[in-house]
Amino acid sequence: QLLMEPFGADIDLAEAVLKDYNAHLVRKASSMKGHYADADALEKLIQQGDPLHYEVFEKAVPQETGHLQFGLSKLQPGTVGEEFFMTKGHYHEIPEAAEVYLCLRGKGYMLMKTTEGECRAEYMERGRVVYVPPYWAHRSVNVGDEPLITFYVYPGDAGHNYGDIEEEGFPKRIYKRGDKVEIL
Ligand code: PAN
Ligand code: ZN
Repeated sequence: QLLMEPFGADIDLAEAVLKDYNAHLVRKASSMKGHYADADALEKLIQQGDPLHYEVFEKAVPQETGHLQFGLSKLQPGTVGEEFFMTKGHYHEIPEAAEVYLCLRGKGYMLMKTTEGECRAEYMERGRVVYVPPYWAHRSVNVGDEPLITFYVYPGDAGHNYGDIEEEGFPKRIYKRGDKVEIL
């Protein structure tokens, strides 16, 4: 078989920064159309300069069976209307591909749903690990006032399936009500 060269990488754990990443995904507010309950509030945010929403930093590996993709996801704090900033969310194209998230910084929830309509919200803060089992779509939500940064690992060939999420969203949304967090 073709051998890949082993490698190491450094994460500044205090800052939650992956050094020397070679793949970088950026999503701005304008990538989030259809995802928030208050579409007008999102439109306003886009008009006001289309701010950065979230980023993914990776040490790229082949997207193939046997490999493991890993990297950092960094979600900015804020709200659209009263709804906390979140990622689009996805199923894996290979639906039985699970994923592990380790929260390094910030406070938030991993929202998970199934095609059968089950929905769970798992709290995340520094040091907490969330296991996303096979078949669960997953979306991060930042309920804090600093970036929510997580380290993730998932099978190399898993792929992303945004499926019904843009049309149907998740059964639960997370709102900021004064200084309270409400999961509805
Ligand atoms: C993560 C996510 C990342 C961005 O790497 O891809 O947080 O979220 P969206 O893909 O939903 O925009 C992951 O879960 N990979 O499988
Ligand atoms: Zn995933």
